Amino acid sequence: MITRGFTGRQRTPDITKRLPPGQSLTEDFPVLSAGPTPHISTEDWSFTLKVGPRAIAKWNWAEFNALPKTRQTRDIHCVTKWSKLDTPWEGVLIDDILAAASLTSPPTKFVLAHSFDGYSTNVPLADLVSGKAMVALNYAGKPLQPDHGGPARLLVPHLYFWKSAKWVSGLQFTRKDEPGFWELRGYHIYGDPWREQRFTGD
Ligand SMILES: Nc1nc2c(c(=O)[nH]1)N[C@H]1C(S)=C(S)[C@@H](COP(=O)(O)O)O[C@H]1N2
Ligand SMILES: [Mo]
Repeated sequence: MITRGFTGRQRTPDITKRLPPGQSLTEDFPVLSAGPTPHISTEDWSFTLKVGPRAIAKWNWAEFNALPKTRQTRDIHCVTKWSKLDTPWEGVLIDDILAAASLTSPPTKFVLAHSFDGYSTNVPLADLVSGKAMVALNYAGKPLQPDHGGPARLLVPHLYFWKSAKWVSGLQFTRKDEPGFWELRGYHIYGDPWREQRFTGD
């Protein structure tokens, strides 16, 4: 009889539970971008909060870094079927960004995240607040590398990773749920990995 030993028996069920359907574990950190990596210096960087076309708050790099910072270790799931467990991030929670803008009551229920490379992705406001999402500035204790979205990226770990906009330049409240870059090209409007919402109609 073949025995798998203690570690195999203990680790497998735990890891299996953390893998959404159709996903496989990866130990490295793949880079996936629709275009070339833009290199944005922190001097040129800014983050803008908009309601429709109207900017209601804007921070430069120093101002943004003065906002409260939070550390979160999260599992991430890419629609191309890799998942990575326990990824360590540090950044500013969306809750703290909205509070800094004195936004006590949200203007709409939908948000489009915008990036310096022209990328965008839509996320319902409810999926960005209550500690669920942040603008990440650090990964594994170091400034976020350009390939992974540095200086700053959105992190929405409970949705497929295309929702975590790299090189994020701001958030825009929209009246309706407006599809972003990949959502216009066949990806699911919401993207819940646990319900395998990969493509439109899933
Ligand atoms: N601005 C921007 N953000 C982006 C993308 C992109 O092309 N541009 N690609 C998305 C996709 S499809 C994925 S899977 C993840 C990949 O992040 P990573 O390269 O850090 O693994 O970033 C997402 N965020
Ligand atoms: Mo992706």
